[in-house]
Amino acid sequence: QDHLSKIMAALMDQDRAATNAAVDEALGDEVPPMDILNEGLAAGLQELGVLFAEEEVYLPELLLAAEITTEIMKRLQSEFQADETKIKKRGTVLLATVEGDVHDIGKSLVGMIMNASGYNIIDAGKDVPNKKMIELVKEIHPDIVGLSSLLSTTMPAQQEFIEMAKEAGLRDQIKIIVGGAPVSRDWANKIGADGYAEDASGTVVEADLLLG
Ligand code: B1M
Repeated sequence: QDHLSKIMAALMDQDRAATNAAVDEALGDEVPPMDILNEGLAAGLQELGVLFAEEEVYLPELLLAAEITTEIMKRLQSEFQADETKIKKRGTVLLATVEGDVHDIGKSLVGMIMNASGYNIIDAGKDVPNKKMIELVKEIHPDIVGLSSLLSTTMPAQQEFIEMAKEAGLRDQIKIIVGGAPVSRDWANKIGADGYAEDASGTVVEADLLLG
């Protein structure tokens, strides 16, 4: 069994100790931290999501696996620290998961990778009301606002934010990138977002394009 499938299996068993041990082993063998996150942990969560939809696993199990993932992401964070001496700051990104939605692992991963690529990240957290986001835009003047949504029921909040930004006269001061598992390029176009990305590294590419 290779390192990544070992991590994935341990996470799917919600075994905190075994998952951490498998991550340590992988790091010891110089498996890139990015692969540990994407192909180990995120892949395990994805699979659990499938089992959850099939009612093979239940919410508390999903929650525990998500907790373990979040802990390990914190552990790995230093591996993604931008080298300030080498990287020119590319811009400020205000990031959040929309109101009604507590899924924050993907959003945090996007933040980590963008930070490592030289973006200044202000993470407003999860379940953030659009009213709060508008206040933060006025206060922080970000170049980009990134909105994550993992539920089809919370995707409309992305559209609502764009409308509110227009009403507040802020729309042309920011670029808006939307993402999250149920979100698509079509949806982004439909609601008038500036950008869309499927994953964390895609978000860096998209942001670079938008800021020219
Ligand atoms: Co929830 N959940 N969940 N959940 N959960 C999903 C999303 C679901 C697909 C599972 C399923 O049924 N198969 C389903 C949504 C169905 C739908 O609407 N389409 C679902 C459901 C139904 C629910 C509840 C309603 C369950 C219930 O209560 N009955 C509930 C909702 C709570 C709420 O938000 N109000 C709920 C709760 C939870 C937990 C709290 C237990 C936990 C989240 C814990 C946490 O985040 N701290 C959880 C989890 C873990 C999942 C799954 C299994 C995994 C999500 C994840 O973290 N993936 C998920 C299954 C799935 O997505 N297939 C599921 C790993 C992460 C790295 O990937 O978040 O996709 P992801 O992020 C990616 C990309 O999407 C993208 O880049 C990231 C990195 O590659 N991306 C962006 C994300 N944001 C971006 C922003 C960008 C750009 C790219 O620009 C700004």
